[in-house]
Amino acid sequence: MFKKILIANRGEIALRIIRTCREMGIKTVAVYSTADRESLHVRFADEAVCIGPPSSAQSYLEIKRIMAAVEITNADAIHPGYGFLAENAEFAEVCNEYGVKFIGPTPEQIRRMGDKITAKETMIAAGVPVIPGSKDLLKSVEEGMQLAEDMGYPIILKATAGGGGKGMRVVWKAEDFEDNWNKARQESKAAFGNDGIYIEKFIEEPRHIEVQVAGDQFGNACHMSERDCSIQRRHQKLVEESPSPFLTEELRIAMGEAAIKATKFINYEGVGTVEFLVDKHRNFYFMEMNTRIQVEHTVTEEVIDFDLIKEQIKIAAGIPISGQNYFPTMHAIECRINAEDVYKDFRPSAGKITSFHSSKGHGVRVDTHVYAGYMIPPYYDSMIAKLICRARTREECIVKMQRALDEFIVEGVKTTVPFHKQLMRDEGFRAGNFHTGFLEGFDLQPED
Ligand code: MV4
Repeated sequence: MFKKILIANRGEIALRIIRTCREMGIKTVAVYSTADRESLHVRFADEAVCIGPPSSAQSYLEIKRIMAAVEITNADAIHPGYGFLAENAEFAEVCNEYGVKFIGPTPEQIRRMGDKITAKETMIAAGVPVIPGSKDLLKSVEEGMQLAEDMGYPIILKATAGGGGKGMRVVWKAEDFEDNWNKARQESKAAFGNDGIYIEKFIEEPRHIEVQVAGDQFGNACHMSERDCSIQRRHQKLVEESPSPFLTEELRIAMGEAAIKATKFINYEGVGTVEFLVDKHRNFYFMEMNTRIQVEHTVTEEVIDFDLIKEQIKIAAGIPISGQNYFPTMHAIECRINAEDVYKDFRPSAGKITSFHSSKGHGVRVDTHVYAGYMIPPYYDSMIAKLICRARTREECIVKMQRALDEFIVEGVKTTVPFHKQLMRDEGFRAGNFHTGFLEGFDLQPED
């Protein structure tokens, strides 16, 4: 087992990783920017190294500085968390060169899933259902228009370097194709330095349902059930839950098996997520694979009662997984509490948290790095806490979440709490009747 893990991240996920390391008897090294000097991850780690100024590009994203911290502290493994360098194949490669274990998949696996058309091609070979569309990048606007004509509008153009919604354009009719094609190429060239575009049939009103998987160094793989992440706004998830209210037991098994096929086909090493779109007829299609621990891993932990960070560390250390699949025995919902003003288009609300009271009690979990007096730096993302509730049924879970949201007090900055309170009252949400477009028609009411 590793003796000392360096955590190349900040905020709640850095704390989350430190907690598991503590329980496993592994020493921890925090790295931090000067903006995070007062952060809890710095205080709770066994050692801490300042790696630069506030800007991520000069600190949490700066591979050289992180490797310097590894050398100073003699860490034998690196946990990248999510975001920052978590899906950076070059970083995983540099770790290998330094002889420090990257806790995650191999550089080849990260690269293969990072390029979306390659990922899709791989899934076709693995026998996993994919969204109907081009098997390759489009070579010309004419080829694209012909394919669109053949499968019928609406279609969607996607950037192969994209993901998470960047460089995506929906086209409803032939006369709009060329314009969208040009824009999609320009956007993805500007954002990723890659203008490779492919085409798919546009699935209307889909649900975003993802399956948690794990694979070990010996070719074993398992699934750990699904999360429904359909409640999102401009590709930012706000609420996640498990199990999905939309899945039947039969579909859960079928999607789990497809996710395992995907995992085994690439000999995936680590925990990961296979994302699917599920249409209104309950057809499911592979969308992307995330090769990192995700923000919402907590809902899975709650429903299967399992430490996913511990599993990541064990897999990286060469311990085999049991190979059994996990099915939810409870219901869990996570509300992301962001420092944002929901009445001003979810604008970030940085500043000092003057008072903070976390929800508590049976079935309530709060993962957070903030406290009363904490200054939210404006340089990083706006999530300040994850509020997760767990109960035997979805109905009880929603009631518990309402109670927990009423207890959650933050002063000094605006938060997404009012949004979550309204969502938990919403009849469509309560009925489990929602898709990825749900929040487009959601009118925020003034707080009562
Ligand atoms: C789609 C789609 C409909 N049809 N692909 C958005 C993020 C990126 N991962 C892919 N996305 C979508 N791809 C086809 N063929 C709709 C979306 C989509 C979406 C997906 C998941 C969660 C939220 C979304 C919001 C808008 C669009």
